[in-house]
Amino acid sequence: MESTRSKLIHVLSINDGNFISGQEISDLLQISRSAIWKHMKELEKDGYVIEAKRNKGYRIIKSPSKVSENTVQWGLETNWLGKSILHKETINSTQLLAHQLAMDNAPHGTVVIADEQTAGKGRLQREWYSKKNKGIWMSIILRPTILPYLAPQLTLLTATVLADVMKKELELDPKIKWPNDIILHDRKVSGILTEMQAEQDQIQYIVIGIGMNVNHDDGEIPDDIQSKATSLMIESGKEWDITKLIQRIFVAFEKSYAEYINHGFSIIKKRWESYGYRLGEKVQLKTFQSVQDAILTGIAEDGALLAKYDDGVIHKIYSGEIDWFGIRH
Ligand code: BT5
Repeated sequence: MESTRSKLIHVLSINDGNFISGQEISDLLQISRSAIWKHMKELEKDGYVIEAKRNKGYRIIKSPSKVSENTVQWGLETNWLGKSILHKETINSTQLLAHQLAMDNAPHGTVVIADEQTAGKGRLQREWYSKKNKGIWMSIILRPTILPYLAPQLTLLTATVLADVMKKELELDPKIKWPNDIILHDRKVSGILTEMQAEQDQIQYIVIGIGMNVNHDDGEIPDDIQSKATSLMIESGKEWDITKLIQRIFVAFEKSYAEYINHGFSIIKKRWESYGYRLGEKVQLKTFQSVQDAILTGIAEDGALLAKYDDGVIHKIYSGEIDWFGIRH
């Protein structure tokens, strides 16, 4: 259920800087005047500047730029995504906490966000660097009613959402490198880690981890990934408001998810292919079975990568990766 705090934030944000009386808030939220006061004090701790006037009520004069449950929910126009948020300054990995919450019945759309991860995870036990206050490090809990074998489609959906936000709202030119990397100018800016708890024919929950480098400058990218990683700031020359970016991602995700649930994967597939990195080109493809040259021809209806090997046959690839060194100039 939506918390009183998030309802209060909603009421204040739609009044956008205008006074709203204590009585009105009390009627809308069914809470006492003293409870309102306490909530206002909590918002002030988060960095909100609130004006309280005896005959007029309350208004917000300044919202903080730091990420918190409250700031992300401030003016957030979603129906279910991010209605419940857990924000931590420091955490080992948002994935781990998200799994715990999901096992404790956290609802669909719950999100864990951190300013910093000390043990951020990539796929296959790889490490994900998550520098404090420099990027988006978050995990979304979903409870989709799809068959478990279709879960990879959600990774591809998430990738198209991130690419859409970068293209349509930030005016960048992203590509998606199968299965889960968002690329700007041949360098990785964002990665996705999808983990699932399921029985044979039913998903209990999925945790989608999103890592995005936002405000790193050149010197802040760790040495060992210097040549293959970048940030939105490095690419655009601009600093970005991380809270607003998270909100944009939530809104775009919710829209795309509804399309997917109502109409299936084909719209997402087309969109994904429009961003596909090196589609139609020869790359080196590593799978558990082999390392071979292949031409990437697109993705299949179930989300698998379609790769044409030298034997001319198109193979469906479910797990593997495109070798960076096979494709970099
Ligand atoms: C991924 O793995 O790209 C998935 C990354 C998911 C991170 C999010 S952050 C929130 C949530 N909580 C977590 O603990 N994880 C998720 P993979 O495709 O395996 O790529 C990992 C590789 O990317 C590493 O081996 C490095 O080479 C490179 N890498 C590590 N940190 C990076 C960064 N910040 N930016 C770009 N590349 C990075």
